[in-house]
Amino acid sequence: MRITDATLHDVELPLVHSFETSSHRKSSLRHLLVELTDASGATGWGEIATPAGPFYAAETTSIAWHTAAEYLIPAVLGAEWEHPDQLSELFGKVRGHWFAKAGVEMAAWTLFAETAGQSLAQALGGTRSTVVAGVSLGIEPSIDDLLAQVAMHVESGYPRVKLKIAPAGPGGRSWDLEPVRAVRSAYPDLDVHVDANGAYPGTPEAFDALRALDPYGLTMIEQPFAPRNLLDSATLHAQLETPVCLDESVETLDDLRTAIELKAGGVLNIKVSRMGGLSAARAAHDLAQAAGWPVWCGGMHEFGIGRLANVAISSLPGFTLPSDVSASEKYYAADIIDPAVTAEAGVVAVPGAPGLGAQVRTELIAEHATQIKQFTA
Ligand code: OSB
Ligand code: MG
Repeated sequence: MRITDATLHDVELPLVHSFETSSHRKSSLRHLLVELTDASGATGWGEIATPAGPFYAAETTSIAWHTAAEYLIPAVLGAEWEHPDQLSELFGKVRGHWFAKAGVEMAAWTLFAETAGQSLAQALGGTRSTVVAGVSLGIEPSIDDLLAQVAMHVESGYPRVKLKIAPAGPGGRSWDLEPVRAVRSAYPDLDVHVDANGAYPGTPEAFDALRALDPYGLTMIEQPFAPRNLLDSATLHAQLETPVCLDESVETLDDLRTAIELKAGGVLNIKVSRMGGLSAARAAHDLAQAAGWPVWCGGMHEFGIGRLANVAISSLPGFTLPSDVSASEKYYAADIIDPAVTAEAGVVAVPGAPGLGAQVRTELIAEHATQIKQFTA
């Protein structure tokens, strides 16, 4: 295959409900959409879902625009390739920048699947026709607000709820034991887990705060410590009944090999974006499965394109825990794909149509685009 044309779209969509994590709060999201066209005129779409600011990872939307426009798109334009697994080779010596790479690679995958007459899930080797979705709930102004969010999502059928937690900060109270206790007492049997986004330092006080969550039957504690702090993660994982799940710590397969060797956790959140694309996400799935680590697919509040890629990867057999692939409507009043992703009693259907599995709403993208750049081989 040969990519002859590419377009980069910088698109901002308002969020239905603003979202707060241990690092910051946001009410709209700006993602970059990558459109690749091959010599036959077929088109594939991908999404660069990096948050706007450098708080989850070092990338920002502006940096991803620069990386994609100056390095990644020029590297694929005009190049010959047979399979999207080769894109990472085309990216050559570009280090890091996983979100930007993931968006360009995803466009190559959707183009590849479409051209092969396969759904993205089929092309990836997916084995399920539906995937179970969980929801990720941000830090709310009060426990009552949080309980209202949990109630709304449990009533719409989501079987798993993840709560963002944060340690006490300068002048601020912690948001960990109190929300966990409240949700557990209102929902004794609900599948609940927590995600700290790396906010706990490796201090005795932080260990105490995390250990205090152990009696609440949480499915996992996601990313308690800073991304590179695998040693404290291994210590905590050994001390608690509740397994540690890694998110930010695992950007590459080498990171995953190290984490497995150190027993720095027992569960892996696989994000297509964080790992630089679907090929790496699939390889991480294979490695985790061989090591006996259950995996699930994490999200970055993707628009429909990235969301469908998450649904497709979640159809692989090792994704045995609910994934963050909730319906588009949880985030966006109007999504950029038609049909939008929907969940029925917490279950999302894996599209069977060739390629991405939905139409891309180019008129809506144009309406919300703040920058567009075209490239030709
Ligand atoms: O750590 O999983 C995370 C969103 C932004 C940054 C980090 C994370 C998240 C989520 C979103 O939890 C989950 C979703 O897309 O539903
Ligand atoms: Mg996370």
